[in-house]
Amino acid sequence: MRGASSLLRRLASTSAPTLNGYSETAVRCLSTGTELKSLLAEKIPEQQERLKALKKNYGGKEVGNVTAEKVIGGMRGITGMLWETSLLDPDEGIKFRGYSIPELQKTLPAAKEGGEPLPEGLLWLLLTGEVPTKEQVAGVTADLAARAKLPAHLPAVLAALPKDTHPMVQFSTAVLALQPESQFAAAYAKGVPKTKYWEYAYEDSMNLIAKLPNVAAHIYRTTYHGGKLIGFKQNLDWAANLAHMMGYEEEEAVELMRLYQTIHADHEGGNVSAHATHLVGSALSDPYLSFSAGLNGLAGPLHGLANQEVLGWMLDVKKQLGDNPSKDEVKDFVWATLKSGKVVPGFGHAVLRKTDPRYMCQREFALKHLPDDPLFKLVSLFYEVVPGVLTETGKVKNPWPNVDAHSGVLLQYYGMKEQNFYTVLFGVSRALGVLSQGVWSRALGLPIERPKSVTMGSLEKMVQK
Ligand code: HAX
Repeated sequence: MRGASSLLRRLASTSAPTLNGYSETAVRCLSTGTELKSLLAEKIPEQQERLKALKKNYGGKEVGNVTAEKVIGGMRGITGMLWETSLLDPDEGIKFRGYSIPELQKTLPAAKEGGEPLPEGLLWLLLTGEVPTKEQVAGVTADLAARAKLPAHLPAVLAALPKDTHPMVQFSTAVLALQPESQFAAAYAKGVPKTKYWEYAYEDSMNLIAKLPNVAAHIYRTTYHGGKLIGFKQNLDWAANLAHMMGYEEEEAVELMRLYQTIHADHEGGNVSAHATHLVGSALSDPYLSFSAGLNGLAGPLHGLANQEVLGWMLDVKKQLGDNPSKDEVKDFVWATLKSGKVVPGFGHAVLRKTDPRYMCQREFALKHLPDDPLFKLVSLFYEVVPGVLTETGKVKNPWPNVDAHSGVLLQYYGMKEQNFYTVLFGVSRALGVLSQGVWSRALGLPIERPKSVTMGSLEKMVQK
């Protein structure tokens, strides 16, 4: 693996002032920043050249067709964006820099032998495309810990909101309240050259990612535990600190948090939270402004809020049908949900056409740690019944469960029963993917987004030509 340490060695081995051909930026990062930033500085020029060549040599090639149906149907399936950190295959599911979830579980460093990967390792992979060593992951943990402190005004901003404000609104507000610290916005105002944008996007992104566990735990403890805050621990990893500050110390709950924070991180660029972050960032709004926009999209019931909706819906099933409903009773309940005009939360997907691997790895976690939990049994029953019913409707393109069908069951088992909080946990994880891509978007100089919209009248004219 070519890492920053090798770059350091190569730089050290020369006394020539040419710096071995490395850019000034790379060298500055080595002296002032982290190993991760240095590795990025090393990688960015080759990717910039790659994009330049792609545009120059193939800029005129068509890569898809746009039908009227796609224009009307939420731009479904239109190829229209670069997203380097992950790619979604309809059948195989998400691949982070080429690694599937089972591959990540085998490849990324874990806190203990055979344990769940540390999300800091995924952050390294998303940013650089390289699998980090255990030491490099420890370096990221330390770097994030050094950036984790919240500004003094933040608790007051959150306290000013009405008591029953949804946790996602609190979360998005808190991210905006951190924006005065934006180094990107300050640097832009001073007129730094475009070539340096990524460095400030990186600093903002790392600061934001570092503070999110603190922010989330603050919201959780003030909303549900009478404001009794639990302090950050310097010796814990990023996800373990989140679990600890929320009040969960049990090793299995901590492992779940590491798994949860890893699998929700990225799902290529077209989903609402990723696309919203990307779109707003394309106007050179800083990472705080753009990530807050992404969170507002994640808070929608057809997207991230589905994890809250699933648990509520399951509890309704339990309340009405008891602990051990039959398949037929569940089937009737699913039909009743559909007939009342609602969607079945946790099922279906705009891109996936098989069971979501993020669902499967949570199912495996449940089979290992909570096989006899009544709600897990219920979620398993849904897995048997719901796809058949959705298929019978004749219109649902993917009847299989998605990531949100399972997460609430696991969280409630370890005591996190406050379902309105679940999407906040999703949002903390999502930062890893969308902010990593944001760094690359600035590094590659991706332009402001501006797709074309049409009126129904102009579309009619276009199709009748
Ligand atoms: N329950 C009921 N109806 C559903 C359905 C579900 N789970 N999934 C799809 N449909 C319906 C759609 O509403 C649509 O109906 P109309 O034609 O009447 O409008 C029809 O089936 C075709 O939809 P589709 O092409 O299969 O799916 P879309 O790409 O339009 O939508 C959704 C994808 C995820 C929004 C959809 O499957 C859904 O609403 N699922 C339930 C909510 C959910 O679980 N969301 C989380 C998705 C994963 C995610 O983003 N997590 O954060």
